[in-house]
Amino acid sequence: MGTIDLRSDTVTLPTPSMREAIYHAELGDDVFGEDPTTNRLEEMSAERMGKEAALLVASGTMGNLVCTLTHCRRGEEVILGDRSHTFLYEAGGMSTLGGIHPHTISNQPDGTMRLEDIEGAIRGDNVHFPRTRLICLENTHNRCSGSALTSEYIDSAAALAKEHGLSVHLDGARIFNAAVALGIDVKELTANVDSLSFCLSKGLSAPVGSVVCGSSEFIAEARRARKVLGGGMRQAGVIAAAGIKALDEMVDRLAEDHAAGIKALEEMVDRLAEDHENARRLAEGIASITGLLIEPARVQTNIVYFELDEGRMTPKALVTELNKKEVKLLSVGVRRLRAVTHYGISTEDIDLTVKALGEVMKAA
Ligand code: TLP
Repeated sequence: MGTIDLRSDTVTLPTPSMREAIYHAELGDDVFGEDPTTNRLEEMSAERMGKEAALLVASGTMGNLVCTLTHCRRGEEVILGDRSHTFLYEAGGMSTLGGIHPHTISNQPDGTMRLEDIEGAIRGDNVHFPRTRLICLENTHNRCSGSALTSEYIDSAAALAKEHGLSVHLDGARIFNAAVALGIDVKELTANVDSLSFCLSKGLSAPVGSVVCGSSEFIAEARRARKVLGGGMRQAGVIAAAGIKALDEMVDRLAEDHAAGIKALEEMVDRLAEDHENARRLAEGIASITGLLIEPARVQTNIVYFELDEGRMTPKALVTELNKKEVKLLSVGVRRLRAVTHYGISTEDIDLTVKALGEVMKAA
């Protein structure tokens, strides 16, 4: 048995067709706008997300930062969730590099922020206050059990933003997981946001890259922000080629899901649904183990959080014991752990993981 690596869906390796596409990619200098493969990926991404234009960036973190720097000037403020990835895990980029002030409000367990909390956080016109400029949403919501925000929720948050003259950015690192979980076209989730970034390198299995989407004017400015961050890449087509494969498979699959009937069902979206099934199976397995706490009903997509009962071993010790059994999980808090299902993880791997967890807990 090889190692079962459930630390993240970022560990996915490119599919054989992606490796092939990288090998044959048509290349040019993308800073001159001359890389045909990158241009194609950007066009496809914009089309898929229902936006005018798109921009390839190195990572999800860079995508969110490029968007924040494009929306806000120094001294302005962003309203975002206290459990959002941007607030917790992006090294404070908006304040470090942009002089932008993060204003956090509570994330509810389903990943939303209450609309009244958002409204209450919007600043009035007063010299004491920073100016509110942007609201950031995250879908699926990583720290909130990988939950999917509905289009109704996103639309109401966007309407509130509009009422107050604010913009909305969506961290859509796993936006396709949300669309699959909700059974809708991804465009329904992006229609009313001003910008979004999505990742090619998570459940979609491409090796590198994220894409930022928005209006043509926004993307022209975002291109400048990307350059400032050193993210202007040259023969970026080697990255884009794998991204196109990820999206191609996705587009065909979605087209079929929506009865456009272009081609047979292909790998990626099905694959995501499979990840969601495996995550639920894992959650149920964990629920049956004494000493581990989880609400399986919270697991909607491919992210499984669970906790160790008080007085039990530490998450780090559990991770160490599991490593000896060739299972890798992530310790993410005093009692909390995370497992993420992805390409390359089979149902059998899930059953072996549950078995290993059961054995370690029994011996604890
Ligand atoms: N998340 C990673 C870690 O940083 C925690 C993971 O393993 O889940 N937005 C969201 C919602 C994310 O989950 C991540 C990555 C990012 C942005 C950043 O993407 P990258 O890693 O490409 O910078």
